[in-house]
Amino acid sequence: MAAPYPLTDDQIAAYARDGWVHLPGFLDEATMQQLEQSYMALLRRELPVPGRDYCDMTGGYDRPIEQYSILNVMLPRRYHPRLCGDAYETRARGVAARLLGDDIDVDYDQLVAKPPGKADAVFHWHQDLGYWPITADTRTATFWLAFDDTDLDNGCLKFVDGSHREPELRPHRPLLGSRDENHTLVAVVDEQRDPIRCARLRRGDVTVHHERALHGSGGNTSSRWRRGWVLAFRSQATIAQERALGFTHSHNDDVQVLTWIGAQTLRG
Ligand SMILES: O=C(O)CCC(=O)C(=O)O
Repeated sequence: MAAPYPLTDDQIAAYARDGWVHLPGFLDEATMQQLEQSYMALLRRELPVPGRDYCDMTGGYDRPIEQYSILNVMLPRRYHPRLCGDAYETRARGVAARLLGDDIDVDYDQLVAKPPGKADAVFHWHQDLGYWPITADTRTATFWLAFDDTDLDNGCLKFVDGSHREPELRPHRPLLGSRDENHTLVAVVDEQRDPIRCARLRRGDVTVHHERALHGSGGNTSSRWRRGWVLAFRSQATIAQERALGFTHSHNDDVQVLTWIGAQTLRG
Protein backbone atom coordinates (compact mmCIF):
# COMPACT_ATOMS: atom_id res chain seq x y z
CA MET A 1 0.00 0.00 0.00
CA ALA A 2 1.39 3.42 -0.98
CA ALA A 3 2.33 5.69 1.92
CA PRO A 4 0.00 8.67 2.42
CA TYR A 5 0.98 11.87 0.63
CA PRO A 6 2.83 14.07 3.15
CA LEU A 7 0.39 16.98 2.99
CA THR A 8 1.80 19.98 4.88
CA ASP A 9 -0.01 22.60 6.94
CA ASP A 10 1.09 25.19 4.37
CA GLN A 11 -0.58 23.21 1.57
CA ILE A 12 -3.79 22.93 3.60
CA ALA A 13 -3.64 26.69 4.23
CA ALA A 14 -3.05 27.37 0.50
CA TYR A 15 -6.12 25.31 -0.42
CA ALA A 16 -8.24 27.27 2.08
CA ARG A 17 -6.85 30.63 0.90
CA ASP A 18 -6.68 30.13 -2.89
CA GLY A 19 -9.29 27.42 -3.49
CA TRP A 20 -6.68 25.17 -5.06
CA VAL A 21 -3.27 23.77 -4.32
CA HIS A 22 -0.44 22.21 -6.34
CA LEU A 23 0.91 18.97 -4.82
CA PRO A 24 4.21 18.08 -6.49
CA GLY A 25 5.41 14.48 -6.86
CA PHE A 26 2.01 13.03 -6.02
CA LEU A 27 2.70 9.73 -7.82
CA ASP A 28 6.03 8.20 -8.77
CA GLU A 29 7.06 7.28 -12.31
CA ALA A 30 6.46 3.52 -11.86
CA THR A 31 2.85 4.21 -10.79
CA MET A 32 2.38 6.72 -13.61
CA GLN A 33 3.48 4.15 -16.17
CA GLN A 34 0.98 1.62 -14.82
CA LEU A 35 -1.87 4.14 -14.85
CA GLU A 36 -0.87 5.35 -18.30
CA GLN A 37 -1.56 1.90 -19.75
CA SER A 38 -5.17 2.08 -18.61
CA TYR A 39 -5.42 5.73 -19.65
CA MET A 40 -4.26 5.00 -23.18
CA ALA A 41 -6.38 1.85 -23.49
CA LEU A 42 -9.44 3.98 -22.78
CA LEU A 43 -8.31 6.85 -25.00
CA ARG A 44 -7.57 4.51 -27.91
CA ARG A 45 -10.96 2.85 -27.42
CA GLU A 46 -9.41 -0.54 -26.72
CA LEU A 47 -11.86 -0.58 -23.80
CA PRO A 48 -15.39 0.32 -24.87
CA VAL A 49 -16.88 3.57 -23.59
CA PRO A 50 -20.49 3.97 -24.72
CA GLY A 51 -22.29 6.97 -26.15
CA ARG A 52 -21.40 10.46 -25.08
CA ASP A 53 -19.06 9.31 -22.31
CA TYR A 54 -16.42 9.34 -25.04
CA CYS A 55 -16.66 12.78 -26.58
CA ASP A 56 -14.92 15.92 -27.76
CA MET A 57 -15.34 18.49 -24.99
CA THR A 58 -15.24 21.29 -27.54
CA GLY A 59 -18.55 19.91 -28.80
CA GLY A 60 -17.35 18.75 -32.22
CA TYR A 61 -19.42 15.57 -32.26
CA ASP A 62 -19.70 15.50 -36.02
CA ARG A 63 -16.01 14.90 -36.79
CA PRO A 64 -13.92 11.73 -36.68
CA ILE A 65 -12.19 10.97 -33.37
CA GLU A 66 -8.74 11.63 -34.87
CA GLN A 67 -9.84 15.23 -35.28
CA TYR A 68 -11.20 15.72 -31.74
CA SER A 69 -9.64 18.70 -29.93
CA ILE A 70 -10.28 17.60 -26.34
CA LEU A 71 -10.61 13.84 -25.98
CA ASN A 72 -12.84 13.30 -22.98
CA VAL A 73 -13.68 10.02 -21.26
CA MET A 74 -16.27 10.26 -18.51
CA LEU A 75 -16.21 7.75 -15.64
CA PRO A 76 -13.17 5.63 -16.53
CA ARG A 77 -13.71 3.67 -13.30
CA ARG A 78 -17.16 2.62 -14.51
CA TYR A 79 -15.76 1.25 -17.78
CA HIS A 80 -12.52 -0.13 -16.34
CA PRO A 81 -13.46 -1.26 -12.80
CA ARG A 82 -9.93 -2.51 -12.08
CA LEU A 83 -9.04 1.16 -11.54
CA CYS A 84 -11.19 1.33 -8.40
CA GLY A 85 -8.94 1.53 -5.37
CA ASP A 86 -5.78 2.13 -7.45
CA ALA A 87 -2.75 4.02 -6.13
CA TYR A 88 -4.06 7.37 -7.40
CA GLU A 89 -7.42 6.92 -5.67
CA THR A 90 -5.83 5.70 -2.45
CA ARG A 91 -3.45 8.66 -2.13
CA ALA A 92 -6.05 11.16 -3.23
CA ARG A 93 -8.60 9.79 -0.75
CA GLY A 94 -6.17 10.42 2.12
CA VAL A 95 -5.65 14.05 1.06
CA ALA A 96 -9.37 14.60 0.40
CA ALA A 97 -10.23 13.27 3.86
CA ARG A 98 -7.81 15.74 5.44
CA LEU A 99 -9.27 18.63 3.43
CA LEU A 100 -12.96 17.73 3.72
CA GLY A 101 -13.41 15.18 6.52
CA ASP A 102 -13.74 11.39 6.62
CA ASP A 103 -17.27 11.16 5.20
CA ILE A 104 -16.14 11.32 1.56
CA ASP A 105 -16.03 9.03 -1.43
CA VAL A 106 -15.23 9.13 -5.14
CA ASP A 107 -18.06 10.89 -6.95
CA TYR A 108 -16.70 10.75 -10.50
CA ASP A 109 -13.58 10.63 -12.60
CA GLN A 110 -12.73 11.82 -16.09
CA LEU A 111 -9.87 11.77 -18.62
CA VAL A 112 -9.17 15.02 -20.45
CA ALA A 113 -6.54 14.90 -23.18
CA LYS A 114 -5.50 17.66 -25.56
CA PRO A 115 -3.53 16.37 -28.54
CA PRO A 116 -0.64 18.50 -29.89
CA GLY A 117 -1.47 21.43 -32.14
CA LYS A 118 -5.09 21.98 -31.05
CA ALA A 119 -5.39 25.71 -30.53
CA ASP A 120 -9.15 25.33 -30.03
CA ALA A 121 -8.77 22.86 -27.14
CA VAL A 122 -10.04 25.46 -24.70
CA PHE A 123 -11.84 24.78 -21.42
CA HIS A 124 -13.74 27.96 -20.81
CA TRP A 125 -13.77 29.59 -17.39
CA HIS A 126 -16.23 27.89 -15.09
CA GLN A 127 -17.00 26.86 -11.53
CA ASP A 128 -17.72 23.14 -11.27
CA LEU A 129 -20.47 23.58 -8.70
CA GLY A 130 -22.52 25.60 -11.16
CA TYR A 131 -23.08 22.52 -13.36
CA TRP A 132 -24.18 20.22 -10.54
CA PRO A 133 -27.57 19.67 -8.90
CA ILE A 134 -28.39 21.68 -5.82
CA THR A 135 -27.42 19.76 -2.69
CA ALA A 136 -27.26 20.75 0.96
CA ASP A 137 -23.58 19.89 1.31
CA THR A 138 -21.37 21.07 -1.55
CA ARG A 139 -17.92 20.04 -0.25
CA THR A 140 -15.74 18.74 -3.08
CA ALA A 141 -12.03 18.12 -3.62
CA THR A 142 -11.22 17.62 -7.30
CA PHE A 143 -7.83 16.21 -8.21
CA TRP A 144 -6.20 16.76 -11.60
CA LEU A 145 -3.28 14.40 -12.26
CA ALA A 146 -0.77 15.40 -14.97
CA PHE A 147 0.51 12.73 -17.37
CA ASP A 148 2.55 15.35 -19.25
CA ASP A 149 4.39 18.40 -18.00
CA THR A 150 2.00 21.31 -18.39
CA ASP A 151 2.53 24.96 -19.21
CA LEU A 152 0.60 27.70 -20.97
CA ASP A 153 1.66 26.43 -24.41
CA ASN A 154 -0.04 23.05 -24.01
CA GLY A 155 -3.09 24.33 -22.15
CA CYS A 156 -2.34 24.02 -18.44
CA LEU A 157 -5.07 24.69 -15.89
CA LYS A 158 -5.50 28.30 -14.75
CA PHE A 159 -7.28 29.39 -11.58
CA VAL A 160 -8.62 32.65 -10.18
CA ASP A 161 -7.15 32.69 -6.69
CA GLY A 162 -9.67 33.12 -3.89
CA SER A 163 -12.70 32.93 -6.20
CA HIS A 164 -14.14 30.10 -4.07
CA ARG A 165 -14.62 32.64 -1.26
CA GLU A 166 -16.89 34.93 -3.29
CA PRO A 167 -20.42 34.95 -1.82
CA GLU A 168 -22.12 34.02 -5.13
CA LEU A 169 -21.08 31.97 -8.13
CA ARG A 170 -20.00 34.20 -11.02
CA PRO A 171 -22.61 34.67 -13.76
CA HIS A 172 -22.13 32.11 -16.56
CA ARG A 173 -23.14 33.13 -20.10
CA PRO A 174 -23.69 30.83 -23.11
CA LEU A 175 -20.52 30.59 -25.22
CA LEU A 176 -22.52 31.26 -28.37
CA GLY A 177 -25.57 33.51 -28.38
CA SER A 178 -27.86 30.81 -26.99
CA ARG A 179 -27.52 27.43 -25.33
CA ASP A 180 -29.50 25.85 -28.18
CA GLU A 181 -26.46 26.42 -30.41
CA ASN A 182 -23.86 25.21 -27.92
CA HIS A 183 -24.25 23.87 -24.39
CA THR A 184 -21.09 25.52 -23.06
CA LEU A 185 -21.34 28.28 -20.48
CA VAL A 186 -18.54 30.72 -19.76
CA ALA A 187 -18.06 32.41 -16.39
CA VAL A 188 -17.40 36.12 -16.35
CA VAL A 189 -13.69 36.69 -15.67
CA ASP A 190 -11.71 39.91 -16.01
CA GLU A 191 -8.39 38.65 -17.37
CA GLN A 192 -6.69 41.99 -16.48
CA ARG A 193 -7.90 42.33 -12.89
CA ASP A 194 -8.75 38.87 -11.58
CA PRO A 195 -5.79 37.21 -9.82
CA ILE A 196 -5.17 34.41 -12.33
CA ARG A 197 -2.47 31.84 -11.65
CA CYS A 198 -1.33 29.02 -13.94
CA ALA A 199 -0.76 25.49 -12.70
CA ARG A 200 2.55 24.52 -14.28
CA LEU A 201 2.84 20.85 -13.41
CA ARG A 202 5.35 18.07 -13.87
CA ARG A 203 4.20 14.58 -14.83
CA GLY A 204 2.99 12.90 -11.62
CA ASP A 205 1.95 16.19 -9.92
CA VAL A 206 -1.65 17.01 -9.05
CA THR A 207 -3.70 20.07 -8.35
CA VAL A 208 -6.68 19.86 -5.99
CA HIS A 209 -9.47 22.38 -6.37
CA HIS A 210 -12.60 23.50 -4.54
CA GLU A 211 -16.06 23.25 -6.14
CA ARG A 212 -16.31 27.07 -6.37
CA ALA A 213 -12.79 27.69 -7.69
CA LEU A 214 -12.96 29.50 -11.04
CA HIS A 215 -10.79 27.66 -13.53
CA GLY A 216 -10.24 26.94 -17.20
CA SER A 217 -7.44 26.18 -19.62
CA GLY A 218 -6.24 27.40 -23.00
CA GLY A 219 -5.61 25.58 -26.26
CA ASN A 220 -2.67 23.31 -26.96
CA THR A 221 -0.43 25.16 -29.44
CA SER A 222 2.60 23.00 -28.58
CA SER A 223 3.89 19.80 -30.16
CA ARG A 224 3.25 17.90 -26.87
CA TRP A 225 0.16 16.23 -25.48
CA ARG A 226 -1.57 17.55 -22.37
CA ARG A 227 -3.23 14.61 -20.64
CA GLY A 228 -4.98 14.88 -17.25
CA TRP A 229 -7.04 12.58 -15.04
CA VAL A 230 -9.72 14.18 -12.92
CA LEU A 231 -10.86 12.46 -9.70
CA ALA A 232 -13.50 14.17 -7.58
CA PHE A 233 -14.42 13.39 -3.98
CA ARG A 234 -17.65 14.58 -2.40
CA SER A 235 -19.51 13.67 0.78
CA GLN A 236 -21.26 10.30 0.84
CA ALA A 237 -24.53 12.11 1.62
CA THR A 238 -24.14 14.36 -1.44
CA ILE A 239 -23.28 11.44 -3.69
CA ALA A 240 -26.40 9.60 -2.45
CA GLN A 241 -28.50 12.72 -3.13
CA GLU A 242 -27.09 13.01 -6.68
CA ARG A 243 -27.73 9.34 -7.42
CA ALA A 244 -31.29 9.59 -6.11
CA LEU A 245 -31.82 12.28 -8.77
CA GLY A 246 -30.36 9.94 -11.40
CA PHE A 247 -27.26 12.17 -11.72
CA THR A 248 -24.02 10.17 -12.09
CA HIS A 249 -21.86 12.68 -14.06
CA SER A 250 -22.23 10.43 -17.11
CA HIS A 251 -22.91 12.35 -20.31
CA ASN A 252 -25.42 9.59 -21.02
CA ASP A 253 -27.54 10.49 -17.96
CA ASP A 254 -31.03 11.25 -19.16
CA VAL A 255 -32.16 13.55 -16.36
CA GLN A 256 -33.18 17.16 -16.02
CA VAL A 257 -31.92 18.55 -12.74
CA LEU A 258 -31.98 22.09 -11.45
CA THR A 259 -28.32 23.13 -11.27
CA TRP A 260 -26.80 25.96 -9.24
CA ILE A 261 -26.35 28.03 -12.43
CA GLY A 262 -29.90 27.18 -13.52
CA ALA A 263 -31.25 28.48 -10.20
CA GLN A 264 -29.14 31.64 -10.49
CA THR A 265 -30.46 32.27 -14.00
CA LEU A 266 -34.05 31.81 -12.79
CA ARG A 267 -33.44 34.35 -9.99
CA GLY A 268 -32.28 36.75 -12.73
O1 LIG B 1 -8.63 19.71 -18.05
C1 LIG B 1 -9.00 20.88 -18.08
O2 LIG B 1 -8.39 21.73 -18.71
C2 LIG B 1 -10.22 21.30 -17.30
C3 LIG B 1 -10.64 20.30 -16.29
C4 LIG B 1 -11.72 20.79 -15.40
O3 LIG B 1 -12.44 21.69 -15.70
C5 LIG B 1 -11.90 20.17 -14.10
O4 LIG B 1 -11.12 19.29 -13.72
O5 LIG B 1 -12.84 20.57 -13.37
